[in-house]
Amino acid sequence: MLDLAGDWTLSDESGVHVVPFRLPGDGVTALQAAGAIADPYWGRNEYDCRWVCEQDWVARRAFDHPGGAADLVIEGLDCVAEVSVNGVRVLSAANTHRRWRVRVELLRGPNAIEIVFRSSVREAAARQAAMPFYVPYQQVNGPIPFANMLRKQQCDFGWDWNIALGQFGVGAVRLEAAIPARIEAIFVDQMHRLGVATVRVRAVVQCAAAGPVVYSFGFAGQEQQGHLATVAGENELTLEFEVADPDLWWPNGQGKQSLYTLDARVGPTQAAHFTSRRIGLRDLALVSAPDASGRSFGFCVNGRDVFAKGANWIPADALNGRITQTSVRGLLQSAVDANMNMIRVWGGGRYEPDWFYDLCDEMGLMVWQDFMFACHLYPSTPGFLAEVDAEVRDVVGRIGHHACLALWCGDNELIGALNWFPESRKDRDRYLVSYDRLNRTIEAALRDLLPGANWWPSSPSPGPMAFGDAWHDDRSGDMHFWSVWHEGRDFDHYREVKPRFCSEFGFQSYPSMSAIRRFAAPEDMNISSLVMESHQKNTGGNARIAETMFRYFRFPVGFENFVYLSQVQQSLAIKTAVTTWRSLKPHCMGALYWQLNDTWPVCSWSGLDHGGNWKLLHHAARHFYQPVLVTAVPGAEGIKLMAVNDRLQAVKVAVRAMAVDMAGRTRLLAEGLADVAASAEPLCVIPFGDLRADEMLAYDWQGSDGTSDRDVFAPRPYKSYDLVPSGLRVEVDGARITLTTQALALFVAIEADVPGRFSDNGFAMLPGQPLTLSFAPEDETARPAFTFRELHSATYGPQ
Ligand code: BMA
Repeated sequence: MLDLAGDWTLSDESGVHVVPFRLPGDGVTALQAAGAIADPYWGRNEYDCRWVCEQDWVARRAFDHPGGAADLVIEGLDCVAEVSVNGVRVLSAANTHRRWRVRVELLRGPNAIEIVFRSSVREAAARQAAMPFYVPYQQVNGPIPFANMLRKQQCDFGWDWNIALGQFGVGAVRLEAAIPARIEAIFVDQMHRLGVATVRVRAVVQCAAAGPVVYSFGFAGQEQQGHLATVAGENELTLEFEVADPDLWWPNGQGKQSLYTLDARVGPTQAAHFTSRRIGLRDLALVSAPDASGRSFGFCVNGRDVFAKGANWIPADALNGRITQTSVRGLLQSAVDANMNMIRVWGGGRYEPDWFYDLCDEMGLMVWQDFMFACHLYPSTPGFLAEVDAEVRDVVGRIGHHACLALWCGDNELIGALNWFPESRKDRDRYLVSYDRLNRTIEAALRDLLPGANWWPSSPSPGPMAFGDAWHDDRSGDMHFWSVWHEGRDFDHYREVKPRFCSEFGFQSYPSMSAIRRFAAPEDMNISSLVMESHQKNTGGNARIAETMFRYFRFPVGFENFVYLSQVQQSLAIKTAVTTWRSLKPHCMGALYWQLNDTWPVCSWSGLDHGGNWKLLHHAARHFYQPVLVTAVPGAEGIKLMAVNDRLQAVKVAVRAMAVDMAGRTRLLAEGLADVAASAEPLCVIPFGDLRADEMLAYDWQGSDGTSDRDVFAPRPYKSYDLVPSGLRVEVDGARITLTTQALALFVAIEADVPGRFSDNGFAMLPGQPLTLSFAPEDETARPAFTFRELHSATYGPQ
């Protein structure tokens, strides 16, 4: 193998710019590194960098080779590109989501390789012009038009949280020896019966010529060897392994993540192809069946119904060249640390690299995998569908064996999109048929390769062949519940729906100060400065954040407190939704909020800042996703304290409910105790009249499994309480921070001036209940300075 990544040269069509290009990487990052453009994430530089994607670019490098035939392998080739070797065109490609392998003849000694990247802006426009009829794209998710024409990451042309740079580049490029037989793909079907797992391995073997090919496969201590009679081209080898008493793979929170290794070898010893896969043995079923309410939706793992807790995943950076395994591992670890067990790889980004799914296997993060279509309408021309068919086969063959892979979903929001454009409203038949052709192409290719795959046609969807409004109808399938954010409804509206599985719902905040400082100068630190507005891609988003503060809080004092309060209300919104819906278990069996991470520093729905810092939402998630939880659910009779248990065993949960006034004085109102099986049970009800106007509800609880937590619930908007100074006192002893308070302190939050992680953040405190936290700086030698905030100090003062 000869890795051709490394130092290339990049030049533009006019020859004005000639810069070093480090592969794997993207052109925008290379141009910035060479000083040809400014940092696109800083200030309003984005708009000065747009010209890059309006040009063609050429990448070149030379390499030495002993000569003869080799396979040129390219991954993540973004997007419309022509590859030449020694001046001979060897590949024309237009699909970033596929892997390319072409046989090339090389010279002995120096060789030259060249990749021409066509301007994706021009290509997209040309393809739209050549369509038999106009195929609309969603402008709010595409400041650069017609991403829907190209098989590249759809958010590259901008999204309502993404910078629009139309990036181009390469994920991997290498030469592999031309060998007689190669394993192209491995499909794994698992059949589980009591105490035995049968693993059927289907290997696709590509052969240069017909004839017997020797093979040897090893799995779980068993070896299978033999000769496969082959034809030239594609061949299939099927083997079965039986594993008695399998060590099962479980999602995070349910058990261990045991993984077995499958070793596969084909071909003669001198030129064999060897590959391996890690396989988790588990029986993972999508359970969706008609019932009294409509149609259920949930996941059953190894016979256990598992409530899915998690968030939506978008690409780890707007520019692929900046994504590292280390940073992605950090983001996924943060998901695990917040008690998540599922992420949804959303359809406007990319199928992630193999190592991403390895990490999810290891961490017990189930993956809801969308196919990469989002929010726009798409062509259904034969050429486009053929490209989609090849893409689906490629990706399913690449990642389909992973234990984490829980669901394949046709697309993101394409059914809703049929109603978003004048053209498709006017001629719905045409666009619906076109949609169905695309959707069937995807489903057919998936089922052809993995007949037993968990398939869901679209997200959201009420179910197969149902085209209803899964944004507002909560009876069936998965739901995207956006009324609170996009329609400006209040947080209580989360309590008025009973989703079966909510796969998207979100509320925005400003990024943390540490992220803002990476794109704004002090003079731009104003909530409506042009720089802040350019880092808000959802029209009216900043106004919605401010308007929500008017609804619930007294207005914050100064920019930094505004940023803080935006994160407080975001965490409150999502906590309201998740805790309510968890309390509906098993009617509701999943909540994946929008969105886990950010692609660049921007005002967005994310719980993690760009770079991985935890916003207050992510800290809240660690609490609201904990396996055993007590939550306050207001209803007609009062405030019901509900216990939720996601563990296998029943847990005895004891709760104490107290009234707390602003000075932090408490009085006991009620106690409750219940044996909570794997469901949700009421512990006690506090009539609203039991709380005086100046009191909130404080409660703490303990579970027989050793878990415990406490919280404060405000039955009325926070602005209606006359908070008093909290008298927060802080003692810092190295990494340990001890906090005490003299009065009720709400949403106590700490910020550090260096990157790192707090053990907790954004919590309520009562007098006489000191709290000790820790801070783990990324750089262990750092001496951080801390800033403390809480609701009173942030919102009481001159405006
Ligand atoms: C959704 C997603 C994204 C979008 C988000 C916020 O429905 O699928 O398209 O970024 O809402 O508007």
